Amino acid sequence: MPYVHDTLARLQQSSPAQTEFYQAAEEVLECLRPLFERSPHYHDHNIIERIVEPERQILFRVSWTDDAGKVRVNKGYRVQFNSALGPYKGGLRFHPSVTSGTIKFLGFEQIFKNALTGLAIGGGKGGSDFDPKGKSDGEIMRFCQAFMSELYRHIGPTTDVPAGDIGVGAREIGYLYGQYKRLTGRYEGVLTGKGLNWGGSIGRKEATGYGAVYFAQNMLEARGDTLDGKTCLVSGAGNVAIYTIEKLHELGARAVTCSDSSGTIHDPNGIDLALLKELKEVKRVSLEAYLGAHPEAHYIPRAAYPGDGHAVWRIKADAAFPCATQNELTGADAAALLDNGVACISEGANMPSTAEAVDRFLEAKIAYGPGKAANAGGVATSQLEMAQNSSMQQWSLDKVDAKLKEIMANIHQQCADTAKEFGEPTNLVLGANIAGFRRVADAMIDQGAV
Ligand code: NDP
Ligand code: 2IT
Repeated sequence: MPYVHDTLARLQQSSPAQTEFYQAAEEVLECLRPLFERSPHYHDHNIIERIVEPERQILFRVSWTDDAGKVRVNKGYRVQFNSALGPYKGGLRFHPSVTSGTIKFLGFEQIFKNALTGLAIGGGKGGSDFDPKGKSDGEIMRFCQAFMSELYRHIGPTTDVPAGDIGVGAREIGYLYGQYKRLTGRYEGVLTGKGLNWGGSIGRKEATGYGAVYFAQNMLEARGDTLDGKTCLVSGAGNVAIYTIEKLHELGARAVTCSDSSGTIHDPNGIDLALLKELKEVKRVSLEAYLGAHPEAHYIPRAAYPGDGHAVWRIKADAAFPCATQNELTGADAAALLDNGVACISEGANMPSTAEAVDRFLEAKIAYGPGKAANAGGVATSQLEMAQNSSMQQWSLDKVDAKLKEIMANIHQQCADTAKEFGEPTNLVLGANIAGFRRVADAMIDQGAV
């Protein structure tokens, strides 16, 4: 079936620089081969050509004023990729590395991730090349207000509901929400990840990290193992990494690393979570400051590791949780992890492993949970926030956490069952892509050629 090659060639011809999007699309399309052999009707409806094309892409100028009174300009994006299953849903990323290809890859992944949750949410993503690092609170607020001054006309609680991602947390969601309300006069569930006393859901902040750990638990349980006593590597030091570490510690595992763009901390006694929260959630400083309270820990600056890969994956452990960014784990890193005996990988980040790394994990048949399955707990809990907003309720932590656990277990079961159905029981990449695709494609067929 030449459709994978033909589709990628067509996409590359129209926008040759979107390499991250091709990486994500190639993985999904390759996994669909056995499904298309069994179910040729997906071809008859030309689902492939339709699903790789966003329904709508919005690109806009964001002009804002810095503290010195100078007007600054950034690019703003929102890709409304697929609404077959519900309103567009997905985060906003503010990071200088953001391009249209980054947002498109994230939006594409989001379609299948959201489908796997079983909830009524379509796929979308947005963001900006704005760099929040070193900006004052006032600058962040003015940027968020300028960003929302265009975005507000494209979103709504039943059309498109953005949330956080890299560089967008509770503070930014607050400023974005305030501006949306000022412009529309409506107090409604148009963003998720809101503050707990103004419409947010208890447990949303923790959900992605907790969910990635629940997913690891599910994978290990299926192999007769548990997380208890396991030494774990975590990358990143943001929202997802922090709550991954919290849940690992709660379940009797020990997270010994975390990292940011400046370097990696290795604390063999286990990461001091209260300190990490203080450094990253309150002070917003580099991880090197961890050494101030823990001189016995090791700090490996990013610059000291210039080769192929990242220091965090070279430390001996039992399990690994990539929670920073895309392509942060290379083929050489994967080889090092496998050599060191790591037998469980659960991805909190989106597409953190390169294609070569994924191949190595699949070949080794270890418990490998790809991001679109393992990190779906965040967006699933966002949908729980939407449900609470529309029914004017606030649920307890017990209720949200029980639902999160159930959703993660269902996602794991669907991926495992589908992998088995297609003859590769340990391949959760295949399972996730086919199960997610089938749900979206079937809805697209039911809804006709739109
Ligand atoms: P945060 O901004 O809270 O944290 C990101 C962390 O990763 C920071 O420690 C940051 O370091 C590091 N990082 C980011 N970009 C780079 C880079 N290019 N090189 C090195 N380090 C980098 O983001 P989140 O924790 O929310 O997101 C982390 C990952 O999880 C992303 O892939 C995101 O798409 C994914 N995700 C997030 C969800 C959520 O609910 N927030 C849901 C599902 C997936 P520094 O501070 O130095 O920049
Ligand atoms: O990648 C993701 O799933 C997110 N950043 C969360 C999206 C959401 O709408 O909560």
